[in-house]
Amino acid sequence: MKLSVILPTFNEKDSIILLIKEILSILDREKIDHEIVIVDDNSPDGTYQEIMTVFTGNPLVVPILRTKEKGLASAIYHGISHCSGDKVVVMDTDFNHPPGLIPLLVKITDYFDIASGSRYVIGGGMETSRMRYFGSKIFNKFIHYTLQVKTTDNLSGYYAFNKKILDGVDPATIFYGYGDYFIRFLYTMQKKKKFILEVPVVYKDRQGGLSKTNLKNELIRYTGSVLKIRFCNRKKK
Ligand SMILES: Nc1nc2c(ncn2[C@@H]2O[C@H](COP(=O)(O)OP(=O)(O)O)[C@@H](O)[C@H]2O)c(=O)[nH]1
Ligand SMILES: [Mg+2]
Repeated sequence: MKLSVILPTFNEKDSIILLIKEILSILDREKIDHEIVIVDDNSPDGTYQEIMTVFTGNPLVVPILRTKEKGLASAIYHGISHCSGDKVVVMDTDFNHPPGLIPLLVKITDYFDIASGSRYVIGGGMETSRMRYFGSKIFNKFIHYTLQVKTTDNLSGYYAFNKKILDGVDPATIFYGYGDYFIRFLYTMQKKKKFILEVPVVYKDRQGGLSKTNLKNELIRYTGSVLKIRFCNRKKK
């Protein structure tokens, strides 16, 4: 078994080096064969250059620089399609998603197709913003009732999965846009009857840098995405 950790970055110079070092040390300690694939969209703050300065020559760290394309979801898929692991973890690079959970998520994928972090199962939560915690909770209820999905956190974006579950899936139907790609990912996998276990995760404070999420824009975009799945995709099998 080999694990690929996919880290999408945009202006994450403040946290990325520490995060990579922490993930390397956790996976080394747990004796999990691994690589870390970073997909940077030419961050103006020099995230990619910083990674090259510290990790050039380290075969476990694979930085990818995209100069022609930009966007969270396509960056994640770019990483997935360029990685060599048979298991994959995707996470934020600002410490919102605590890296200490990676070994548990990976272990669970021995038994489930997907281990998905959730703020809304018992033990989960968000230390960052109460407004975002409850706003996201209400939006997840909307997703639940509109799409009839069982998952409680369709906006988490911290998950592990067996790469083979993407066989036969057209990535263009999922990996576009921003965090709404994860709604499409979980919806598609539930339609395909994949085994998903939600694992409690407590979001931590961002370590430096700024959030790229514009709440008003994303609310509009995510609502459109949910309605598109509900009224356009459902007829297709
Ligand atoms: N490659 C790439 N990464 C992105 C882009 N937008 C956001 N990210 C990364 O996606 C993750 C989530 O963004 P973040 O700002 O933490 O959003 P928040 O957690 O909702 O506040 C972070 O690791 C960002 O660096 C993008 O356009 N391209
Ligand atoms: Mg974040």
